[in-house]
Amino acid sequence: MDRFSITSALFLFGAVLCNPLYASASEVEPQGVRAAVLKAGGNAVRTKAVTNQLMFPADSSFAGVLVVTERTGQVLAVDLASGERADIHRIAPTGQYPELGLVGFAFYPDFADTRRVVTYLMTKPRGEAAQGIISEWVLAGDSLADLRLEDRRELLRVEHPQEGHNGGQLGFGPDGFLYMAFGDGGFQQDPRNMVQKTDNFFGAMLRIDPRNPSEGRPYSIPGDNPFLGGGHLPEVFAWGFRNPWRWTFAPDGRIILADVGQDAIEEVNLIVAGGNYGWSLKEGSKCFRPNRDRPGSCEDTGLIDPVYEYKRRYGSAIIGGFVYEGAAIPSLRGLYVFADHISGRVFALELPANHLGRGVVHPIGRTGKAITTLGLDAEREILIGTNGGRHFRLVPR
Ligand SMILES: [Ca+2]
Repeated sequence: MDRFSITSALFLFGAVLCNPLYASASEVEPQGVRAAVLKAGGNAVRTKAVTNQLMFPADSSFAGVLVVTERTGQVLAVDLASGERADIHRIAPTGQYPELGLVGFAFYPDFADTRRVVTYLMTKPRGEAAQGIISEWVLAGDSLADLRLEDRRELLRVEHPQEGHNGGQLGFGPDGFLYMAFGDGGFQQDPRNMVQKTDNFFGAMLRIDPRNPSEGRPYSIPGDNPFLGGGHLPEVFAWGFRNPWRWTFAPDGRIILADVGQDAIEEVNLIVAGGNYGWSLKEGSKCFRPNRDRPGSCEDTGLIDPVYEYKRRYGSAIIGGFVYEGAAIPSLRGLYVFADHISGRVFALELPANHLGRGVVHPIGRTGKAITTLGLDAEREILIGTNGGRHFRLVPR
C-alpha cells in the first residue's frame, strides 16, 4: 500500500453518518502474551459496530452533541440520544489531493460561555498553492437544526510547497493555550529539509494564545514558550515531526504524539517544550539521512527518540489514540491505546516516566480493518474509525 494512501483514508470519518447500517461486529483477535493476560483477566476485547455516536476528529462534545468533520469540508453535528444529525457548515471544495480537507476541530475550554471553536482546513484553491488555515468561529444556534459556524477569524495561514503530511490535530492544553502540530508538508524525504530548518512551521508543534492578539498577530505568544530567545520561531513548542497523525493530552497533562514514518519505523513520542524529535535526520531511533547536513556523520546529539517504535512487521502507518479512561475495560485503564492503519492492529502502551524512557507495549489484537482514526465517546470509551466510514467501539469480549 502506498504510504500516501493512508491519507486518502484519513478523511472519511463523516461517511458513517450517511451509512448508519453496518456489518456485524468484528472480533479483535488477541495476540501476544499480554493480550492473553488481558483475556485471562476477564477483559479481552473485541470491536463492536456503532452507528453515529462519533466525533472524528473533534475532541469534545457539548450538551450531548458531537461534532464531526469531513475531508470535503463539511461539519456535522450529531445528537447522541436520537442519532439525528445536521449540517453546521460546509466549506467550498478543498481540492483533489487526498490529504486536503477539514482535518482539525476543537472546542475552546470556555466554549459553554463563548461558543467559540477552532478549525484546521487544508485546501488548495485552483491556481494557488496549498495552504493550511487555522480559524476561530462562533458556533451559533440553540437547536441541532440551527447550529452554524459564523464570525470566522483567521488565526494562522501556512502556504505549503506540496499538499501532503499536514498533521491535523488541534487542541487546548490544561494551560488553556492552543496547540497544533504540522507535518513536513510532503512529499517523501522532506525534500527541502523544511523540518530541521528553523524559519518555518513544517514538522512543528505550535503553542499560541488566540484569546489575546498582540504585536500585529491575531494571537499572542505564551510567555514561557521555549524559543522566545531564539533557536526557532516563537510559536514553536516542539519540532522534528514528519506527519503527526494525531496527538493527545494524557490525563496527567503530558502530550503523546504519534508520528507516521516513511520507510521503516512508526513512533510514539512524549513531547517536551523545545524538544527536537529528529525527522528527517532520524526516523524513529535510527539515523535516516545522516549525510544531508552533516556529511560522514550520524550526529544526533540532542534529538529525542520515541518512547515506543515499531517496524513493518507490525504495521506501516501509526494512528495516534488516547489514554484509556473508560470503565468498560479495566485492564486498559491508564494505557495509551493506538493503532496502525495498514496492519489494522491495536496496541496499548504503558508510558515511561519521562520522554527519555521506553514504554512497554501490549498488543491488543488485529482488527482486519483499515483504521483511519481513533476517538472517544462521551463515556471516554475508545472508538475506531475505519476506511469507508465504518466505526466501531472497543468493548469487553
Ligand atoms: Ca522522530
